[in-house]
Amino acid sequence: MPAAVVTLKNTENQDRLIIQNPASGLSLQGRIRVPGDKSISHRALMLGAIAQGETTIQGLLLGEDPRSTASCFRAMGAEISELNPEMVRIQGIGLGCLQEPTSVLDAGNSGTTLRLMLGLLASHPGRFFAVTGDSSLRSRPMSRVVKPLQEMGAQIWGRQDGSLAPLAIQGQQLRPIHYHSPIASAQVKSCILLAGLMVEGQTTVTEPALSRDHSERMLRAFGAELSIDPQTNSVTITGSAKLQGQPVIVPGDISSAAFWLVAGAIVPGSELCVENVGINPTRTGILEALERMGADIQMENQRVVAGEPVADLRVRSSALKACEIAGELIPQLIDEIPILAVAAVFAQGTTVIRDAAELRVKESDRIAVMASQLNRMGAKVTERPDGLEITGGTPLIGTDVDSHTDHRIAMSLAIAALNAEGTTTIGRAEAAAISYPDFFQSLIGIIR
Ligand code: SPQ
Repeated sequence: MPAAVVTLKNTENQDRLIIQNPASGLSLQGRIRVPGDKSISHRALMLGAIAQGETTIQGLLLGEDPRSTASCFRAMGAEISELNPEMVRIQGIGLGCLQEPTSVLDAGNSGTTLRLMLGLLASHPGRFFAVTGDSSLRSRPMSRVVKPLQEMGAQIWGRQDGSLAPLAIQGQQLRPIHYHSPIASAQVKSCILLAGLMVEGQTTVTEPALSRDHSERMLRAFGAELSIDPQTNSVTITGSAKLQGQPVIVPGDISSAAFWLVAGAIVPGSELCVENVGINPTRTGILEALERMGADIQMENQRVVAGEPVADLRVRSSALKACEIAGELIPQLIDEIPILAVAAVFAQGTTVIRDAAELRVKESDRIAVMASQLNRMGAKVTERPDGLEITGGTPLIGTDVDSHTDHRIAMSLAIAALNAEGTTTIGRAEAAAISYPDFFQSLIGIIR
């Protein structure tokens, strides 16, 4: 079968990805190793920086987001070796010892860097910090972490009553609280737990549904005292703990694997094996959703690596059917909804995604952008305030689309283009480097 032609063109520092489909179709074959988990990479860098002694990290994601985290913590005194996936070494500076940086800390495009770091900065008495990010991050809501930190006694200033970066933080001795978060958010939960590390007494976070639990797992591994009540989705941290540097092995990112799982499912005649994927149960909603849609995915070689469950995932193309995705499943697949929308375009029937209003405040408004870009290609997608309605079965036609500088949108549109007739051009495709720098090379490698 003739392969598609995939070309990357760079003009004025923006990449355009051009996918030209052969009239007789293509298939995807091969094995892919996805890069390290982004959430775990951030946490390993941060805990390594504030622990005592040496932390080693194998499998760190070399995307732009973890690079932002590393540069912020270097600016506050942590010795972090050159970043590479084989081995990163961190000489931690100890809890409460972050130095006052001489310049503004820049979190780039990364919500995780900014929100988690705020918990640590707010709890460093007597030190002053200023934080910012790129234009996308400066428009994302920070009040979700600023408000509970202020309840703990934090002093934080910023535009719109401290809800938008740039933010200024005067570190304080904080007090413990029990925070009932109105949203299921790992960033909110982690920010408060990190602040709680430096507080006398017990700090508790309760969330309405369980969000990813990488912070809880890693804090425990580094020696923090943590208790978890699964009945109420509550986590309690006891302050003034000592953290000890650890060896961390980062599994492959299931959010990156999701692109290949959907690609393998929707492109006829395909078979892909995605190796070394983290299958932490708080992240596997994508597998449940694809199973409901009739995808043929098998888990092979299941094992536990440094406290996180890992497997190889084999996908073969199959006919997909629509399904409903809502409720407690949403936090378990929140970052995979753009690529799930692509799967729904090729499924029989109408897929309804509800309870996902959070998507409107990610790197872009992922509800509006996915609806507009897929509709440009001829799909039938309707926006809902809290999700999407997608009627599958209409063939896609290649055209010009745009990532809106959102990494997950860039990669989702590239997968949609594999099943579109003719030529699709994806503007600002370089956004993929936030979480998956080699995405396009991997794509080229599996097209047959
Ligand atoms: O870090 P950032 O920019 O917020 O990245 C995203 C992503 O798509 O990569 C969200 F846009 O992932 C978040 C995720 O949505 C990463 C994350 C974490 O590591 O704790 C948690 C989720 O966000 P939230 O707001 O639900 O806590």
